[in-house]
Amino acid sequence: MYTIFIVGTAGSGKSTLTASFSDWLKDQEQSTLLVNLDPAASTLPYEPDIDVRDYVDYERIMAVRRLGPNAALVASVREAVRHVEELVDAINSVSTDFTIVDTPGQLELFAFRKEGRILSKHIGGERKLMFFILDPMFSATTRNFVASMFLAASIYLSFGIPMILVLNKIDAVPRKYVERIERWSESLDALVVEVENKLKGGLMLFSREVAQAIHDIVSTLPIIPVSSITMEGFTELHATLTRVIGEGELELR
Ligand SMILES: Nc1nc2c(ncn2[C@@H]2O[C@H](COP(=O)(O)OP(=O)(O)O)[C@@H](O)[C@H]2O)c(=O)[nH]1
Ligand SMILES: [Mg+2]
Repeated sequence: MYTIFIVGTAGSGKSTLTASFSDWLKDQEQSTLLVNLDPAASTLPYEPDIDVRDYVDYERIMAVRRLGPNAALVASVREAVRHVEELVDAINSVSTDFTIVDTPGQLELFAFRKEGRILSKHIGGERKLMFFILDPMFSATTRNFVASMFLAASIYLSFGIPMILVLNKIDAVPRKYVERIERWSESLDALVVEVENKLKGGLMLFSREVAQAIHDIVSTLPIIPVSSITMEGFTELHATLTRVIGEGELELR
């Protein structure tokens, strides 16, 4: 059994990928268990098998504790951790080929709080990995690409579990954006040339430092272009995830 945590910035397509990758896996005769960890999800493009909203009432927390939407989200994720054993029991009671865990809309709630690490530690067994979703619309400029890779590296270091960079929404951008991002992620030289050409002054120097510092990490992470709408790239995504887990690659612990 594989467990995949889907992580990315708000709107990057986590929930859509959860739904469509599960549909794709089912077409390959693989069974899936879908876990929603977003307490504030109002609608989801899939029917979760395990749902944090059954354990945590975001609206009620907001009303009763008189919290704003963000504080209520933080409180809800904290509350979810109190139910981690029940969540894990519910997940483990089902035998499946793939467990796909959709994480809260706002990346930082899961990625930069201890609750995210507690949940990712307890959910799933040996074969777990993370898909970090990139939006090619954002990542196709030099400085945003460097910033995205910095974010990916920091999440990878924070969780220490194998990570695949999933470049989503490729149906919605020109092909040259995708090729550019692939080129930069494969070659530090290409990225440094780009940084030197496109940026100036302190921003150029700082971006170059960052690019050089994180390149050794990022270049080990596979980057797979996909579309969660057309399912393009899912064959490669599946092959990459089984290879990464099979070879025990990219494990930091
Ligand atoms: N064109 C296109 N749109 C996508 C794709 N994946 C997600 N979206 C759209 O992006 C928006 C945000 O997606 P959602 O899954 O809710 O993002 P989340 O906040 O990360 O869970 C929705 O309008 C999706 O339809 C994709 O591969 N291609
Ligand atoms: Mg979502």
